[in-house]
Amino acid sequence: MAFRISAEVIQSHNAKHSAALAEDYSALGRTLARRGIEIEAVVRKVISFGVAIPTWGVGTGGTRFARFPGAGEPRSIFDKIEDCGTIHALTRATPTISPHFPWDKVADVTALREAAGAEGLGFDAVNSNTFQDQAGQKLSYKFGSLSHTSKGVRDQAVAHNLECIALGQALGSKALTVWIADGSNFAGQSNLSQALDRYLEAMAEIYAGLPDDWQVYLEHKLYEPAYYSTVIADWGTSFAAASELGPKAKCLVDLGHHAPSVNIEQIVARLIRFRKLAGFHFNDSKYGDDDLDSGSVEPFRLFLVFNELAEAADRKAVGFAPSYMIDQSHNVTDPIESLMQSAVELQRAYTQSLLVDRAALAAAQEANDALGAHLELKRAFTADVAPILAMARQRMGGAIDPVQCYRASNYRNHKTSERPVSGVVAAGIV
Ligand code: RM4
Ligand code: MN
Ligand code: MN
Repeated sequence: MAFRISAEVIQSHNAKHSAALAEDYSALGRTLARRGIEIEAVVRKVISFGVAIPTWGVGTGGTRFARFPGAGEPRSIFDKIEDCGTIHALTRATPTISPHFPWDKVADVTALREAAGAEGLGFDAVNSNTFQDQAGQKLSYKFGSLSHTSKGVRDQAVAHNLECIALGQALGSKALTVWIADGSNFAGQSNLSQALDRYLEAMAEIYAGLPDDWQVYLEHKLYEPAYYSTVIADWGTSFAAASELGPKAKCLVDLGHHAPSVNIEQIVARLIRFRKLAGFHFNDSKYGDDDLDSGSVEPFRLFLVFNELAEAADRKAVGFAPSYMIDQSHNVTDPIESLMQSAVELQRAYTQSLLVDRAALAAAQEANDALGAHLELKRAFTADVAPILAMARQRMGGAIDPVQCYRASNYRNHKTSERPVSGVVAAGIV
């Protein structure tokens, strides 16, 4: 019998913290009431907030220099689903998973769907992988996939994406995320115009294979593994490609995929305006695509992104329904702890964004009161909303302090004996 963190264990953890939480919660409720905010309404919104866990995130990641695997790592997609179930049981904020193919491919897709269902998990967007060669693969992606100079390679990459759609349909997913590693490492290596033409042609074939109620998310990335140019380098290229493809194509914003200092919240506002915001791959970064834990370096920037989302939701922006996914590499932490904390940080930014007084902000903006407008945002950002998050978790049966409850349960030690190292380790991003 596989070890699980039972509801009783979570309840007895909560019993130790619930009196203090009740006190903090009512104090915060009074503070917010003075600002005209009903705390219960905020809790209800937090309860309905969910972010997808990437299946590749529960394995220890690494860099191109090394990977330092932890004990009790998931060995298969089924182990990964178990870990994702644990994250959701404790945080109640991660009701879906985002699988990556062929990493997560199994012969029996129904078994996958059932395993997730047993953990109370559904499927968010499916991700294709044409950035690696797989064992037994006929043609290589060394020089690209959807934009490759060879039609044979492009066809193979298109066929893989169509297969991902079929797998996703069997899982109950409604979107395909396409990130390609295509690009060049030398000036002159690639014809920049033709590479994009070939990509668009290949993407049109994938687009044609989308079921009616599906969408395709185009993910841009400015560098790595190509270091001179990438085919879908920025949101501008992504937006132009999505516009040419049609209404089912939208732009996915991975927070780490921009040059340092780029104003991501403004990109988000633009994409919302043009009804092209697909959603997010959340993470944080300092220098580049660092894939650091969400909210760990620049929580204010994360808040500013959520502020744009809250503003759009508030005015019921047409076509606004972004998907929220995490995409991080956990190299030095227990991935489960990192993912739980990241989900909490995302909830925190979301909650803070709900506290912005939209009317006061708009009035300050109209009056060109620069500092007054800024202070409206700062008031919301500096509010300690932890009691709201903990209350939402407790009401949903999650843990008041997910990391503490997880550590006390010894989950990782149990998994270490249940998952003996077999030589096969389903790694995170490497
Ligand atoms: C890429 C990109 C994709 C993810 C891979 C593993 O940098 O962020 O979303 O699928 O990493
Ligand atoms: Mn990503
Ligand atoms: Mn990335």
